[in-house]
Amino acid sequence: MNENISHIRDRLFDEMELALTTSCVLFAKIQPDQWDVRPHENMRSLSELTQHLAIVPAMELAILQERPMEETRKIAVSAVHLRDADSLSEVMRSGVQALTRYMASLDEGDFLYKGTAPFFAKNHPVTQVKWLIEITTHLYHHRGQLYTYMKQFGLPVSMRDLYGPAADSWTL
Ligand code: NI
Repeated sequence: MNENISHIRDRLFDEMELALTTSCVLFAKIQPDQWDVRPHENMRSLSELTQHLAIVPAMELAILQERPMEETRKIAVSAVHLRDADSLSEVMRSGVQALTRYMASLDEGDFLYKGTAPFFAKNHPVTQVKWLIEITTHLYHHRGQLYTYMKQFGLPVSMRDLYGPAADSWTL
């Protein structure tokens, strides 16, 4: 693989890794009696939101690898009992590792141009690099939601929790 392409790929991995590590920091701040709270009756509870966020990497990997709907659904359901930070973090970490391993195994042509289609949109293939970008934005979408939930429920979160170790050296 051209080293400029692998450089960009690795920066995308960094961004997904930051979504993982900062989400785990947020999970660890949730109090045991807060898993069932929800900001509004038609919104996910805190446990439903964190379960979804944690399972997204593994679930999306199955979708982009064109696994059938039943298999993808089984992966999603496997997270619904999780109600503690360690288990959520472990599931999310292993999903990110599997996704990273898969993306790193592709040669340049497949990474940039090979299209795979989800079971729910079989006529709309998406390239592997676009999957990687989309999955990362999906993670950040739900991390942002989680941050807002936690603020609303009075948990001690701040913007610094979202930037990772880089924020420790800031002089702001
Ligand atoms: Ni989602």
